[in-house]
Amino acid sequence: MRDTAEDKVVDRLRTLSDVDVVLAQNDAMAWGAWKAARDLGRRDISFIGIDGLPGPTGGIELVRQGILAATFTCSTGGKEAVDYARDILMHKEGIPKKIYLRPRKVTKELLGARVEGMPYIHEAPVARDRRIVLGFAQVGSESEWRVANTKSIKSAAEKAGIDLRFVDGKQRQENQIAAIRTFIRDKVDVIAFSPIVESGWDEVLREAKKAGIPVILSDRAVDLKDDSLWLTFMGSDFIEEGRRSARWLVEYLKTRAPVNIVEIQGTIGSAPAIDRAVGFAEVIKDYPNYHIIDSESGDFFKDRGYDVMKRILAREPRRIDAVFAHNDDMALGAIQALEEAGRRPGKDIAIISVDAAHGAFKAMTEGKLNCTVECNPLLGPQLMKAIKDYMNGKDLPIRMITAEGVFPAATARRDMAGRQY
Ligand code: GZL
Repeated sequence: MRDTAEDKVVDRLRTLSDVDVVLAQNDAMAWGAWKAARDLGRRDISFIGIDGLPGPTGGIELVRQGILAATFTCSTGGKEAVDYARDILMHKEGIPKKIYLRPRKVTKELLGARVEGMPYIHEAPVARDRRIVLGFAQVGSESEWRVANTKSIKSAAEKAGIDLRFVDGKQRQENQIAAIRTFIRDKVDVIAFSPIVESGWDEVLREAKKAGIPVILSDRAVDLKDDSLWLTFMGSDFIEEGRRSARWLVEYLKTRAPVNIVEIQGTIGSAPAIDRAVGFAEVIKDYPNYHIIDSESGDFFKDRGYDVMKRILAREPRRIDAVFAHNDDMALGAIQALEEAGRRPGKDIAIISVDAAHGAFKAMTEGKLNCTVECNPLLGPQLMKAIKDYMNGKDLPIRMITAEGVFPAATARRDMAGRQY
């Protein structure tokens, strides 16, 4: 509340002399703080708010008057809620489970022009006298998940009447970058890709932005400070997948005895590998008897998961109680290595992995895998809907999260019926 903030800041400023900036968690409180400082003759402080609402007392006006140095829009979501409600009632495909609306920085200089910080805002729908052309640069074909993802993209493009230029990056970033450059040269309408790793995309994405071609991140994210270089991200919350994996393991083992865990990580530097490790570690840090005793990347390939497990079995003298694999394919490779070593995966050693691909369900029905955390590869419909919404002048959310579940072995036979991958 503005007045509450004003009263509190008056008290604080009497004792605090070296304040440079006040950040308030909404514009009303920032305004209250500004009033307090003004009444105390403190003109050396900058004020930053959040909400960025229009109207005579909204944050945008406060920036325009110089009361706030900046504010950040926090969209109310009303328009999006009605739009998605209508899409759901019309049984449209590709409705995300969760969306994050794009926050925008509002400063005096930004108010004057449509510049950097406010990309992809439409004045009017893009006129269309031909089919939309989409360039898609895929990671490769390293796993069941990836094969299902590619199939979903291709079938959804065909169903949506979108011309798809599909390039398989064959597990190499340079191939994806080259493909994006070709899409730019050929002036496609939209570029989408699944970045094999988080870094190394700045230059080519600046080239796409300079060419005025929007870029959608599908499945994996990039680590870029400048979020004006991509239109939206759609995919999973990998950190949550890591948390779910750890929560399931703790719930399944129900023990206070030491639990020695081997982690088989995905592609080094990739968003899913980084974030799944973060999420898993975040949960087990609250259980001091759980320890990751060894960790190595299997690059999301089954055969490399096998190799990693073989190496760890050879070098690790301690008992292994659980294996956390960042995808099902590597878990299946590890299961094979454990069986060859005379161990009983799924019985003596708990095996938990991510994706919920068909192979995992088969292994669970055979009693070799204990749980798989879903990572939904069927992003095609969501991608095509986002492209059509964008082309029809809609302002897309900055992030769209897909719906996902957790599938334990106990219900695998029932759950696998009717799954698409
Ligand atoms: C996750 C995806 C990962 C899968 C792996 O969204 O990028 O890549 O978990 C795949 O199976 O190889």
